[in-house]
Order: sequence, then C-alpha cells, then structure tokens
Amino acid sequence: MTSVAAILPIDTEKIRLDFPILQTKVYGRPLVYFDNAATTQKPVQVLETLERYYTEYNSNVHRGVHLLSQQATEAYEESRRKITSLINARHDHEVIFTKGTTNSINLVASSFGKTFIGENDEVLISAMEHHSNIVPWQLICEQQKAQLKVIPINEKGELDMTAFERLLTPKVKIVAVTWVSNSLGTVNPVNDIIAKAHARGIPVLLDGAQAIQHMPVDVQALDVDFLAFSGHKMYGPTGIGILYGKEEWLNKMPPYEGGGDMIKQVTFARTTFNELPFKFEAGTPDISGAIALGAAADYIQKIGLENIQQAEAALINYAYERLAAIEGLRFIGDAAHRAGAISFLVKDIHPFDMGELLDKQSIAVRTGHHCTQPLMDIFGIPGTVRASFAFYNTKEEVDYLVAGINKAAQMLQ
Ligand code: C6P
Repeated sequence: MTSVAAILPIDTEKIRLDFPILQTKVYGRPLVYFDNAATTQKPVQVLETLERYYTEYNSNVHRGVHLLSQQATEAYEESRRKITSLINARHDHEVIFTKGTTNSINLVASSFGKTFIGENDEVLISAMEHHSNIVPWQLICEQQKAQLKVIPINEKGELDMTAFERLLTPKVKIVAVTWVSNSLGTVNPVNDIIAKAHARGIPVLLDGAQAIQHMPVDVQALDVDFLAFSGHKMYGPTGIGILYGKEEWLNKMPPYEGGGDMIKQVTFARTTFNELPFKFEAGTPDISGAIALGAAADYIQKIGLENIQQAEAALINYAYERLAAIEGLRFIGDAAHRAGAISFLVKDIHPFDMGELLDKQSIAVRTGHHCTQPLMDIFGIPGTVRASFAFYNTKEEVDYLVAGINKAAQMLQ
C-alpha cells in the first residue's frame, strides 16, 4: 500500500519547521493540533512580518507624509493587492479590511440590509450556519421587519437544494450561506447556489471562513457578490479579515461605521464619504495584521492552494478510515463533498469529557456546539468532538488521535 506521506504533493516534514508552535510540547509531549478550524497556527514568515512592522516602520497609514507612514501605507496597500490576487478579485478596491468574518458579515447585514431589505422581505440562510451568519441577519430582519428563512439539510448534513429553489421567492433580497460548514465539514454547492439565486436577480454572500484556507478561490469565476473570511484561519494573525464585495454593490451601500479615513469632507452640517475601499475602513485599521495577512497569502500561494487541497483531502480520507474503525464512533455529518473538519461522537461519551482526556494526551480538538447551536438542535445533540485539519498535520498525528480516542473511551466507560 502507498503511504499517505508518499502521495502528498507537499513536503509536510519541511513545512512543519515553518511553524514554531508545532515544535513545542504540551504536558511534556509533542503538541498534536487538530483545532485548525478554530484558528490555524502561524508560520515564521507571518510572525517575522509582524515583528518587522513594529520594529522597522511602525506608523499610521494614509495619514502621514513622513517616510515611515509612506512605508506602512505602501505595505498595507500591497497586502490588499495580495488578497486581490489570492481571490482573483477584479479590483483592489473590492477588498475591504475588516476584523474578521463576523465583522464582514455584520457590515453587509447592516449596510446592505438598511438599503435593500424592507418590510416583509426575506433573507435566506441555511441550517448549518455559524452564529456569525445567523445573528447579524436576525438583527437586521428585526430592524427592517423582514423575515429570516432557513434552507433545510438532510441527515448527511447536505443542503436540500430542492427546498432551496422553493424558498427562492421574489421576497428574498439576499442569500447568505456558508461555503464550508465548520461543524460538519460539508462543502456546499456554491456554484449552483449562486447560479440559481442570480437567475432570480438575488445576490449571494458566502461565508468563506472555512473555505479560503482549503481550496483555490476565484470570486470572478464564482460570480459571488460578497465573500467574508478571517485572517487567523488562513495562517495570518487574529483581528484582521476580509470582506470582498462587488464594486456595484459596495458603491450602492452606505458606510457601516463613521470615523477617520472613511470621509472625503466633514462639516458639522454634513459629511461626504471617501471612495472604495476606504468608505468601509473607518479609524486606524489593524495595520500590522493586514500586512501580515499579506504574508500569509504569500505563504499559502507559494505552497499552492491546489496542493493544499490535495494533501488535506488525502489526510482527511485517511482520518475517516481510521476513525470509522473505532468501536462505537459515529460521524456527525456524512456529506459526499467535504473539507477541513470531521465531527463525531463516541458511544454515549459527552464530547467535553472526550476533549478533556484528549487534551491530557496533548491532542487539541474542539468540543461543543462550535457556534452552530441550531445545527446541533437539528441533530438532537449538545455538541460534537471535532478534529479539524491543516496541511501541516500528518498521518502519524491521525494515528495518535485514534489511539488517544480509544484510550479515552476505555477510561470513560
Ligand atoms: N469558527 C470554529 O471553531 P471569526 O470568529 O469572525 O473569525 O469567524 C467566525 C466564523 C464564521 N463562519 C464560520 C463558518 C466559522 O467557522 C467561523 C469561526 C470557529 O469553528 C470559531 S467559533
């Protein structure tokens, strides 16, 4: 049998050396990190970029004529261009720096919502959304007296596309769905979703928090209207993220926040607003985070998103096979097309107990509802154990996880 290592398109052993934290120990044993959907670890290339900004040219952007400010501004805008390239946006000004996926979705829900959602209109989300793609829409629906509708899923954790089409009525003003489920690992048929919504003139927002790090993304080919994602889940820092929006929508939407940099002219009587993307970037941004996010984009592009996708698929298939052999283990979600995460329960062991015993064996997984409480309600469970993968994870780590689960199960029975 060919070993997984032999078929991986990337040199995992070499790549792991880029991540200092992967060389550390937890409870005296090497860290086995399977909580990548919560946040990924950071390579030295990102860490050094952060340090260089603060030690060599720390300064505010778009404000100073002095050299350091020019350097910071250039690095910040260069980073925007890197994200434009990563997602193949048509224009740099369609790429807005935000605090993360949550902030990006709140921006669209509020700004788009105030302008385009009215009384008795509908917003269509799915049953597998993260709270970040539920609550902002609930808030705007309440404010605008609109209704939130939900695309159901089947028992495998796949979207019911027949129901989706039925729900796509003229009342729907926006469809907002996750590309990849953080709890189930389901990859949704986003091309189909966008085509069907656009055929009825309805724009689509994709929550790309769990997609951007796992596969090539091309917003022009997708023809998606909005895409939200977080830096910290794609090997960049926390506190920085992206909202991609089509120019024609962003130009029609009012600012989300007011403050410095987003204005053209201010008098006490009236303010005129800056052009894109600055209209949506009020106040001093997370400059170091934005610049380091550019380094993260460089890093994953150098490895190649296709290579990452292939390597992770091989590892996840291996993990599936190994986990399926554990006595009493049942997967939560069994979609045909998947990425990133595997959720499961073992016998009647509470996920927190399993998580704690895995932690004591130096294995980091996430347990609980994963900020998808309505989804857990549908499955009738309080939560799951979730192992989520990155290209630096290895087959040996999967073996260690399987042994860890067996040991924990024995202790808890
Ligand atoms: N999911 C997880 O462990 P922020 O917190 O803004 O960076 O990302 C929010 C978010 C939105 N959508 C999806 C699909 C997500 O997975 C997340 C974050 C983490 O699953 C933390 S709850």
